[in-house]
Amino acid sequence: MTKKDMKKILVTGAVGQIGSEITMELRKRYGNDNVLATGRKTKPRKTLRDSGPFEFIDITKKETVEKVIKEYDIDTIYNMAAILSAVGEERPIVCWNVNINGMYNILELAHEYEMTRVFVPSSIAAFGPETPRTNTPQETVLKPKTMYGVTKVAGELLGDYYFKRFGLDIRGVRYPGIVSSETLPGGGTTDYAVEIFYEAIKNKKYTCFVKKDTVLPMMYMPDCIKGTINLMEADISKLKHHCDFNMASMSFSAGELAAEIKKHIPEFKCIYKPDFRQAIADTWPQSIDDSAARKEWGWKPTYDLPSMTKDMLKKLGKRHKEGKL
Ligand code: AKB
Repeated sequence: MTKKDMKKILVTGAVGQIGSEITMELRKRYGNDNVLATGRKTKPRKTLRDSGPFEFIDITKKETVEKVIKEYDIDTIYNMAAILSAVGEERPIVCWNVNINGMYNILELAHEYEMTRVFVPSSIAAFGPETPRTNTPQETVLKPKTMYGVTKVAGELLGDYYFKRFGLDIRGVRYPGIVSSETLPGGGTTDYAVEIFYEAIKNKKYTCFVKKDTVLPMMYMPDCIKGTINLMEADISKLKHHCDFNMASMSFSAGELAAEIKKHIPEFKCIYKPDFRQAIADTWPQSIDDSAARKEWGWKPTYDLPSMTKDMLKKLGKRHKEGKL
C-alpha cells in the first residue's frame, strides 16, 4: 500500500501488546495524524497518547466505531482488539462477543464505508490436537479446543467470506506467541515467554506456568510488526490466501528460553509450576510451515532465540536501571 491509497488508519486494541507497537510504527510511516489509536478503557501510555489521535471505542458497539470512522475519515483498519486464549477460557462469552461480534462490526463497517484494506489477526490457536504438531501445514485440520481458537477459525472464514462475497481487501496471519519489551501481553498462553524476561531482570527468578519441555512457535515483536505491515502492503494479485497465513520465526521450549537467559544472567533460576494454560499449550503446534507467506508476500524473519534474548535483555535492562520497569 502506498501513501496515496491510504489516508487514514484506525487501530483497534491500540493499548495492547501488538496494537501499541504497530500504532507507533504506522505513525512513523504514514504520519502521526493519519493513525488513530483506539482502546476500550485502559489509558494509553504517554508516547501513544502524545504522538497522535486517541479515542475510546468498543468494537462490540458498532455505533462507537462508526463515529470515529466518520470523524477521522478512516479507510484502513488494523483490528487488533481481542480476548486471548487464557482469558477466553475464563470468559468464553466475552471472548466470542469481542472476537466475533466485534470483528463482524468491523467487517460490516469496512464494507459499508468501502475501506481500502483491513487487517484481522488469527493465531496458532486456530489449530488443535488433531493438527500435525511439527511443521504444521498451511492447509490442515482446524479443530481448536479453546473458545479463542474457535473464534480465530470463524474469524478466518468470515474474513475470507467478505473478500470473496463483497470484494473487501482483508488480510491476516496466524500469529505465534509474540515476545516484546514495550507492552506486556494480557491473558494469553504464551505470556510466560515475555514475563520470564521481566522477572529475570527484576528478581533473577521466575515461576513458569508451563512445563520445561513445552515447545511453542514464537516471534520477536520487530518481526511481527514488519511481517504485518509487509502483508498489508503486498500486491494483492500475488495473494492466494487472505486471512489465514501461517507465519513462523522460531520455536523453543520454556527450558531452552530459560537457558538462553541464563547465559546473560548466570544467577537466574526458573522453576516450573504448570497451571490450566498447560492444557491449552498442549493442543497447539510446536513449529509452523510458513512457505505460503514466504512465497506470496516475501515473509522472512530476522530474529532467532539468541538475538532476541540479547535485545530483550538490553532494552529491559536499560529501563530497569532508569527505574521504569
Ligand atoms: C495467546 O497465547 O493466546 C496468544 C496467541 C498465541 O494467539 N499469544
